[in-house]
Amino acid sequence: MIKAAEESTQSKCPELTMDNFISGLKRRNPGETEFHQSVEEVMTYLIPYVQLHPKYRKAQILERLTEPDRVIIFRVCWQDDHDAVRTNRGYRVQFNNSIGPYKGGLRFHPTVNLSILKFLGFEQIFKNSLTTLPMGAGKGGSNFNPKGKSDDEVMRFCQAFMTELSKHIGEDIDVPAGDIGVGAREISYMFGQYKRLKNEFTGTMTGKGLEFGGSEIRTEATGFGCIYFMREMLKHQSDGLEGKQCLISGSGNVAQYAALKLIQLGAKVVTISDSSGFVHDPDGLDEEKLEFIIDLKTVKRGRISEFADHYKLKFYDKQKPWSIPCDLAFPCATQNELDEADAKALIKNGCQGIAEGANMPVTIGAIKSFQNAKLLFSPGKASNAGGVAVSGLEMTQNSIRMSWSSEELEQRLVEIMTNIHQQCIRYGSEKDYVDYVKGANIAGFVKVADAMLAYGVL
Ligand code: NDP
Ligand code: 2IT
Repeated sequence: MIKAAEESTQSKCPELTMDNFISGLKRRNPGETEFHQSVEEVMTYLIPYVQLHPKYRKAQILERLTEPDRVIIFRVCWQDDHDAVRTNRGYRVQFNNSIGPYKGGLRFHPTVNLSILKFLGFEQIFKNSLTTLPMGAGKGGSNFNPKGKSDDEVMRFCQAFMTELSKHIGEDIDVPAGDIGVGAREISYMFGQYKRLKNEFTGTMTGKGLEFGGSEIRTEATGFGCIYFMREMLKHQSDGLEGKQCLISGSGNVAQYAALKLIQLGAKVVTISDSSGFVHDPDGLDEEKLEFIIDLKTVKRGRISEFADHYKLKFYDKQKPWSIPCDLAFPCATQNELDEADAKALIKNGCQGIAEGANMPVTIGAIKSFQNAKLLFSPGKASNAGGVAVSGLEMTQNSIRMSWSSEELEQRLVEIMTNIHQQCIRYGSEKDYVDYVKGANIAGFVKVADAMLAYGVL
C-alpha cells in the first residue's frame, strides 16, 4: 500500500475546496504546522479566485505552488572555542523560480526546522512578486544559535555552512540574505567564504557591507518599508502617522528601523522587546535611546532589559507588549507572537491598525478578529517587502557594477511600498473595507501563476 505521505498531489483529483486542499497538504507534509498555517491563510483567498479562473485550476497551479522546487538539507560540522566538534543542520528551500532566481533570507535560530523554512519560503513567493522585481522565492538557515557564541565560533560556523551551500547558489541561481540571527557579521563571513571557494566576486548574497558590494538603505529597508506601508494605509483613510502611539515588538533589525522611521515621522514608540520580555517607555523612544538599543543589540549583543535598567524604565519579564494602549501596533519579532487574546486586548484598547514587520507574527484567529473589527491590517508579505525589495536593487547594482545613493534608494523604496499598497487596494477592496490580506495574496499570485502557465507543465 502507498503510504499517505508518498501519494501524489493528483492521485485522487478531489474537488477544489478548502477542506480537500488543506487536508491533502497536511497528509503530504505531516507535522509541518507553520507551513500548513501559511498555506491556509493564502488559500482562503486563492481557492475562490481560482474557482473563478479555471485556467489555473486546469494546470493545477495551487498544487504546484505549494510543492517546493527542491529542498536541500545538509550537515554542518564546525569546532567551538574549546576544540569540541559541533554538528548542526543546514537547509535551503528553493521554493519557486518562475519569475527570477530564488531569493530570500537565511535564519540562524535554535527553533529552525523544515516547517518554518517552508512557510517562510512559501510567503516569499508572493512577497517577492509584489515588489515587481524579478525575484523567485527561497529560504534557508540552520538550527545554529549565534547567541553566546564568540565571533570566531560564528565565523567557523558560517564558513562550514557556506562550504555546502555554495554548491547550490549563485547570482543567477539563488541569492540568500539575512533574517533572524543573520546580520552584517554573518553575511560577511558567508560571502567571504563563497568568494574564496568559487574564486569569483559576484552579487550572490545581499545585505553585504557597503565596502564589498552592499547597498545603501538595505539595513534600514524592512523597518522603513513597514512604516511607509502603514503611512499609505492611513493616507487611504485620510489619516497620518503624526502623534500616533505605537507598540513595537522585537528589537532586532526590523524593529530598530521601524522605530526610527516612526520617530522621524512624528509618531511615538512606547514599547520594544526581545524574547525575554518588553520595555514600556511612556515618554516614547527618541533617537538617542534608539542608538543605545542598536548598539546594545548589534554590537554588545545584550538583552533589552539592560536598556530598561539604563534609562530606568519598566521591564515586563516574559511578557508581550500588546496589553499597552496604542493607536498602531507593529509585530517585528517572530511568527505567531500575537494571538487572538492579544488581538482582543488591542481592539479593546482602541488600536486602529496593525502592520506585520515580521513574517506571520499574527495568528489566523487574531487576523480574523482584526478584520471583523474592521481594523487596518497588513500581512508581512506586503508590509515587510521593503527588505527584499532593496535586496533586489542590490542585485541590480551588483550586476551593473554601480552603486546608487541612499536618497535615490529610499525614494525607490517609497515607490515600491506605495505600489504594493495600490496592488492591495486593486485586489482587496470590498464594499466598506480593504482586505489587505486578500489583496496581497491575489496580487502576488497572478504574476507567478501566469509565468507558470506560460512554461507549460514543469
Ligand atoms: P533579528 O535577529 O535582527 O531580531 C529578531 C528579534 O526578534 C530579536 O529582538 C529577538 O529577540 C526577537 N525574537 C526572535 N525569536 C523570538 C521568539 N521566538 N520569541 C520572541 N522574540 C523573538 O531579526 P530580524 O529583525 O531581521 O527579523 C525579525 C522578523 O522580521 C522575522 O520574522 C523575519 O523573518 C522578518 N523579516 C526580516 C527581514 C530582514 O530584512 N531582516 C525582511 C522581512 C522580514 P532575542 O534577541 O531575544 O532573540
Ligand atoms: O523575509 C524576508 O523577506 C527577508 N528575510 C529578506 C530576504 C532578502 O532576500 O532580502
